[in-house]
Amino acid sequence: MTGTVDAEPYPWPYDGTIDPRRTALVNIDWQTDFCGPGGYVDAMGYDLNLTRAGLEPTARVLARARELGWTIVHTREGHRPDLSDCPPNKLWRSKRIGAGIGDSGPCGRILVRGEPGWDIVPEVAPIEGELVIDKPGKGSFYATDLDLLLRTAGITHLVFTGITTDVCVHTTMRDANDRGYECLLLTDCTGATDVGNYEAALKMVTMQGGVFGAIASSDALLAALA
Ligand code: C5J
Repeated sequence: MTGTVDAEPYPWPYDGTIDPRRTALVNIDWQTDFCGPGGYVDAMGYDLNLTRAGLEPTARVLARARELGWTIVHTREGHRPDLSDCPPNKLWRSKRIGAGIGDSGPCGRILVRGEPGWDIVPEVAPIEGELVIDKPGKGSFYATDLDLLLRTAGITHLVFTGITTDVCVHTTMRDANDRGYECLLLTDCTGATDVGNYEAALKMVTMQGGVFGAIASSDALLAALA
């Protein structure tokens, strides 16, 4: 057991206890497609520095969580090679912005499972025994067994890192919160394709007394785990 985290808008967690047996680190979509040259975000023309910024602090948190024996989850957004799990509107919109899902690029077929661009980047890659969730959507619970795996492992508290803050991280955190998980988002371990969206997404979490949970820096979490 460790101390509480200096978080906003309340010291996290609400019940005062970070129990390694009940806490999971959830790393969302640290894939080349979202933070590497030649991937999906790059093809759309967004600034990769924004989505890569959280890699180094995330690697530090991941190392500490591993030492403490937390459950570690990694997610990957992607589709089957025949795109049979890609809704037509998602496919259409991706083509419209010039980064068509399934199209060939420098990192293989965009957002297709098994392709180089779909892989998690080496800095925060999963190791043996960690949970890897493949998801076709933005949220990590939709069309996956994540909730079953977490509940079976007795997990009640989730700490989030990943990209992008306003899309897959937010969708997952909101859903997790509705399911009763006590959630913390690490502010320097996440990034968006737009600074304003990043800032707004963080602020949204803190409204209404912590409408989706709380936010804190990685340093604040690591201090609580010292
Ligand atoms: C997006 C994600 N932004 N991982 N996916 O399309 O946030």
